[in-house]
Amino acid sequence: GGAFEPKVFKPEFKDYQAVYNEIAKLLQEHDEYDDGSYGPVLVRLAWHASGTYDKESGTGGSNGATMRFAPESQHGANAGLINARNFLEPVKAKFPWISYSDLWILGGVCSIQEMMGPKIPYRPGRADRDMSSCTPDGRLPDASQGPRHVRDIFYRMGFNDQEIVALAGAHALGRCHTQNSGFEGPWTFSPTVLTNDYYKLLLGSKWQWRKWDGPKQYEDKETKTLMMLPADMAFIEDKEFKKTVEKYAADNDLFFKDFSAVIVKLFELGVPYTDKSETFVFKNLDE
Ligand code: DDH
Repeated sequence: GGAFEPKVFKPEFKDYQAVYNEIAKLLQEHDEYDDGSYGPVLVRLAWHASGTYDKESGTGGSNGATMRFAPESQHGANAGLINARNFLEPVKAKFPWISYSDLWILGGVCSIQEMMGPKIPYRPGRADRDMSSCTPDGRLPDASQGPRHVRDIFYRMGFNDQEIVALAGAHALGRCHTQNSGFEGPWTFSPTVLTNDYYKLLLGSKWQWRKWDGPKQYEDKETKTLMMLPADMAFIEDKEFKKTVEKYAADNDLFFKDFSAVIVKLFELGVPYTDKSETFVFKNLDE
């Protein structure tokens, strides 16, 4: 090596933990959003960045952060995710060494942990790509469809039935917005805390079609404040899916364990790791 070898900054665990802490702090400060947290929309950003993956072609996935660009940013499924991307901009400005693609996934990991979910082991290694890597529209699930469509979409990413049901438990978080998807309302009574309530409510409540001008969705008969999408109902309409719903409704620890494993798989689809890639488990802000 010569005297002028450039010093490359090699971020370590403590550097990623500092990014985590910054996101967690901003989550606490910005409690003016929705039900009091940007957490759910940050989880959705991480999922939609990852869920474009196609295992046959190896295209899509969280590596690239191509949702920064049109046409992907304009895909109907991504409506409203600008709020999550904008939320993370000051974090990117403070830690310019992190790629957008690693940052968006870290935003999801941090949000799940800070919303009382399980630990989500995190491996950096994503690099941003340009707009030529944008995926075609139609790779994310259509909420108005049933079991066949849900399987087609998630099998394309490489998931099995049990994993699909485990992922769907994320709908314990957040809500639908008429200005984004046309649908309206939350799935659970505590949309900023991750629990197995999504499964409990699917099985335990009576669901009826909501009578309204919007797209076809279900409401719970008792309070009429909760909702299910047709694609959520798929998980109890289909016998195979329903078996797994019953397991998770009965056992929150099992749900947490399986959810953590499957969301790590989702977040890592198509990411070009090497055998040098390290896995980090972050401390929560209050730990
Ligand atoms: Fe979802 N989701 N999702 N979802 N999702 C919506 C909101 C949120 C479907 C449709 C919708 C997953 C799977 C599916 C979250 C996480 C995850 C909305 C409402 C629709 C529609 C958007 C809006 O109006 O703002 C469908 C269909 C499926 C499917 O499985 C077939 C998965 C796998 C995840 C995950 O994270 C692993 C979260 C969180 C939200 C709440 C966002 C918010 O702003 O609040």
